[in-house]
Amino acid sequence: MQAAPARIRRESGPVAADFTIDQRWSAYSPEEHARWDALTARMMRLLPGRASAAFLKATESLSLSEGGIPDLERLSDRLEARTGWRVVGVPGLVPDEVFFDHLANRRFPAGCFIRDEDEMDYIEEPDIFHDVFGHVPLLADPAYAAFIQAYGEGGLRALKIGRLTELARLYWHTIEFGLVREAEGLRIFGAGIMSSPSETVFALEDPSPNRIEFDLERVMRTEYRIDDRQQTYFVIESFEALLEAAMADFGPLYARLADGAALRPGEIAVGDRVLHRGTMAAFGAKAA
Ligand code: HBI
Ligand code: FE
Repeated sequence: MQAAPARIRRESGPVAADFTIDQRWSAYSPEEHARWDALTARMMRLLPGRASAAFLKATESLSLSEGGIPDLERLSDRLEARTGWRVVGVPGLVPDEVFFDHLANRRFPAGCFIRDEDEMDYIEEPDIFHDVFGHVPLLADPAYAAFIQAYGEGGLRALKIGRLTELARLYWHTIEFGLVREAEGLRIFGAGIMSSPSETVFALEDPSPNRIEFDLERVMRTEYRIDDRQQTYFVIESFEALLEAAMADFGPLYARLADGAALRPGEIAVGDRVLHRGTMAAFGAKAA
């Protein structure tokens, strides 16, 4: 998809070979810190009762809503003490191989710019709010932290054998837009939902989208839209179950995927364990 020319973002300074940059934390303006606070306060009014318990616990223990844009070095010290992960600054989307190599080494790449006032509800490229507020807290959960590292290692293998499309679908339907079943009910864990006020409510409560039990092969066959809310949300049993699925031998799976058969975003397939069959009402003609 031809993206609109990206806006001129924050001056990033020299970019290293692994695409890391210095966050230059002292250069953020009071307005940028205030924007972070507004974004986090808005989400924290919605997320209790909707976000996974591990996410809410981690936002506390990592003191993410303590005020202002986090200093990645200090945040990394707190996170590393828990699961060995660090957060490294990058200018924005980095090449797949670079991205996977960072994840495989327990380094999470985070954009360092923060969205503008007119992008508070949606932004195309990952800014520091999406990456740090959306993705980083769950890296404090041991099972999720191990899954993301396994994802990075799987990504490096997938690149070598041309299976990036399927692996990107796994990323999209879990790390970005996944739901998890907890004792009290379905909860959000995907960062793309976690950083969106409207999709936080939509993903759990709107009758339009399907909600289907996670199955690794099913997810890797399922196409997705990047320009609208999801037509199907996949539900995992737990981060431990997701990690177990990711640790399986992908050889036979990739062999089955070789037929290239894919499912459209809103489609329901034979064998699906459907928790909610969506009305697709919110998608109008766009429903696939
Ligand atoms: N780079 N910074 C950054 N963040 C991402 O989420 C990201 C990326 N590069 C590649 C990528 N994601 C995906 O295309 C892969 O997960 C497939
Ligand atoms: Fe993301």
